[in-house]
Amino acid sequence: MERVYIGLGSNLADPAEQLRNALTALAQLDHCKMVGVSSFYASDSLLPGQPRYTNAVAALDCALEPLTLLDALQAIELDQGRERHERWGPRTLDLDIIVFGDRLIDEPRLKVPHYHLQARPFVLYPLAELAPELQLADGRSLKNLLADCPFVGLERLF
Ligand code: PH2
Ligand code: MG
Ligand code: MG
Repeated sequence: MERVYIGLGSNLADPAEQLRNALTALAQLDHCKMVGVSSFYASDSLLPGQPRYTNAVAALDCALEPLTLLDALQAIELDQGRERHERWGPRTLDLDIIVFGDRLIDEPRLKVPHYHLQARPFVLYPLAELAPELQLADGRSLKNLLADCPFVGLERLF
């Protein structure tokens, strides 16, 4: 089993409900055990003109290979009505693998740790609730990333 952190995001069709449904689906994944869920946070979209996002992070202990887990996450996204149009468009559900054990993954379909992590308070702060001492596989510590990423524009919901 490897400890995996998954970022959840939604900015369409009742985002908090989308996240709750996604957490139910994650908890039912075969060969995985959900071991933690952060608070939910609201923030403006990185792209102007889109609805606000709700984000959270979940921790799983996972015996799947990363690309198999990615397939399962994309199936959950599709199940919850995700349509892929433009990159970074609004979405009912986005499930991103943020960290996968201590692996560095650089494949066309999957980069881990998640790119631009350091600039995304809506990923770093919920992740810190679950793993304040986390060291990333590329040597960076979550504490250092947080120090350079102020809690600006984030609203902790519940
Ligand atoms: N995801 C994006 C683009 N912008 N903004 C917020 N606040 N939260 C997100 O999850 C997010 C975003 C594309 O993945
Ligand atoms: Mg994303
Ligand atoms: Mg994604």
